Amino acid sequence: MPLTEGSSAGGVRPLPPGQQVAPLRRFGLPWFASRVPAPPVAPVITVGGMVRRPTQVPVAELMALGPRRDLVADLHCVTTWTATGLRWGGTPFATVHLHLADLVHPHPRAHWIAVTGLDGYRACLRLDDALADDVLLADTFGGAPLTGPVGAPVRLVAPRQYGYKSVRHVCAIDYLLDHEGGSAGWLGHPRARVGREERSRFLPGRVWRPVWRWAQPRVRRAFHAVDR
Ligand SMILES: Nc1nc2c(c(=O)[nH]1)N[C@H]1C(S)=C(S)[C@@H](COP(=O)(O)O)O[C@H]1N2
Ligand SMILES: [Mo]
Repeated sequence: MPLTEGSSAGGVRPLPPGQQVAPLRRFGLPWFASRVPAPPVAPVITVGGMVRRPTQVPVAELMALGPRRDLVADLHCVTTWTATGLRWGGTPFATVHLHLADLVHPHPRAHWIAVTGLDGYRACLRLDDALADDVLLADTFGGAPLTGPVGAPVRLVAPRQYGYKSVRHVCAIDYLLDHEGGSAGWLGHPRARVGREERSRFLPGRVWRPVWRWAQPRVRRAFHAVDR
């Protein structure tokens, strides 16, 4: 299996402006902290939205599409922490999309996808961002099957987007004509490109930086209270 680097070439990826290194710990919107989904025995992904034939696809079918891909990437959260050198394995999202498009026939102008997790968390990505070659539907982390806290049964990994687009416990994918806010609502940026510091909407990323940095320990406490 080829092992490729995620967001930038070479061994070392420079930290984007405003980010500080931290270990990967369960994190997210505080009101999802207490929602810890039980991993399903036979997981499926429900595919719908603006499609001709909505359906359900077993996760195992998507993971068997091949070729699988391993990649090492960093995860950048808007609240200014970055977990570095994460090794993910799974099916490239572009492969998943081609397979799903065959099954469901999305509307030709469905240029957005909403991805939902078993905890109800939802994030919307522009389809062409999700089709970048480093976006995976991942079922392994560090060479072993994804554990619950890391996002079992499968997780979206979109290294060029801020972490809130990398939905854990994926259970639904909807094709959409327009962006929708998802769980982050108006705080979320439609594209959330780390390279452009699109942390949130309306204001430049460097203006959001101190706001989100202030929020980080408060959010950490909410998750720590559940996970400790
Ligand atoms: N299902 C689900 N996925 C989620 C979240 C969540 O609360 N639920 N939080 C998001 C946010 S804001 C971030 S920064 C990353 C954090 O990844 P981690 O929990 O593995 O640290 O997960 C993202 N994916
Ligand atoms: Mo985040």
